[in-house]
Amino acid sequence: MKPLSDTAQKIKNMEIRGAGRIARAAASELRDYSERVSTSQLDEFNRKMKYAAQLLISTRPTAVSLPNAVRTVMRYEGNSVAEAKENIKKLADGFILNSENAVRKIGEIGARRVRDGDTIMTHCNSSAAISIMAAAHKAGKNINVITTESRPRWQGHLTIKQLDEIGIKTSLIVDSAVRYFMKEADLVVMGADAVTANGSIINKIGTSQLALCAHEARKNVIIAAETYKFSPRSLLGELIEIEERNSSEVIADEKLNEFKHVSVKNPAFDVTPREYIDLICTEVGAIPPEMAYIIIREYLGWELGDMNSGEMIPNA
Ligand code: RUB
Repeated sequence: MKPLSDTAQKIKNMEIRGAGRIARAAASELRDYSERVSTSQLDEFNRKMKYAAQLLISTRPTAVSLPNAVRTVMRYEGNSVAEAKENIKKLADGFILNSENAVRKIGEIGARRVRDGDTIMTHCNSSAAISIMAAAHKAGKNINVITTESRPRWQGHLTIKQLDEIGIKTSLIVDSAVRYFMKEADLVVMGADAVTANGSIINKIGTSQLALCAHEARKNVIIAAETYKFSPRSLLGELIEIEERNSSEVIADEKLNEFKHVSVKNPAFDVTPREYIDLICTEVGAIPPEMAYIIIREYLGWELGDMNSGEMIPNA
C-alpha cells in the first residue's frame, strides 16, 4: 500500500488512535507525502496536497485535532514547489513538537490538582490524561487509578499497561461498574477528542455517564485537552459528528446473523455537557469549560470570516 493511503488506513482501523496521536500522524504524513510529490508545477503540487489533506481528514470524523492539524500544515506558503515543501516541513514539525510539549505541560498543570493519596478514575486511553497521572506520580504523590475497560475496543488495557510501566497502582473495572466504584474515587481525569465553543466535550463513549456519576457524587471532573482539540466550527453552530463504528466490534457477524430483529448501535464517542466538567486542563492553563470560546479565538487563530472562506478544511 502507498504510504499516504497506508497512514489513512491505519487511522481508520485505529492502529493509530487517540486524538493527539492521530493529529501528529496526519501532520507527519502530509510532510512526508509532500516530499514524495515529484512535480515542479506548483498548481499540481497544491492539488495533490489538498487531496492528501482531504483523505486524511475523512478517516475519522470526531477528533477535531485531525482537521486542526491538517489545517495548520495546509497554511503553507511558497512561490515554488521547493519553497512550499520547506514550509510544510516547518509547519508539520512545529505542530508535532508543540503537540508533544502540550501533553507534557498539561501533565504539569493538571498534576497540581491531584493530592497525595488521591484515587483517580479514568476512561479509555488518553495520553493527556495519563500525562497528569504520570506527573503527579513523578512529583512523589502516592496515587491510585481506577481504569475502565472501555469496550468495545478495550483501550483500558492500553491504559493499565502504560500506568503499570510508570509504576502507578491501577484497578481495572468493567464499564458498567463506574457508579459502584465512584465512592472510592477522589476525582475523575479523562481526555477529549473535541471541545466545543460552549464548553461541552466529546470523548470515548461512556465518558458522559462517568461524568454524570461523578457529578452526582460531587467528585471533580478534569478533562485534559490540548488547545488543538477545540472546535472552531462549533462557533458557527456546527455539531461534532459522532463516529458510528462497525457492528462487528460489538458482536461477531455470524452471531448477529442468527437474529432476525436485532441491530447493533456502536457510537464511538459521546457528548459531556459542561455542567459535569469542573476544569479543562490545556497547555495554556486550566480553564473552566465556559472559557472554551476564548481558547478558540485566542489560541487557534480563527476568525469567522476565515471559516466561511472556500479554503476552509471541513469539520475543523
Ligand atoms: C480515544 C479517546 C481519547 C481521546 C484523547 O478514542 O477517546 O480519550 O482521543 O486521547 P479512540 P489523547 O481510541 O477511538 O481513538 O489524550 O491521547 O489525545
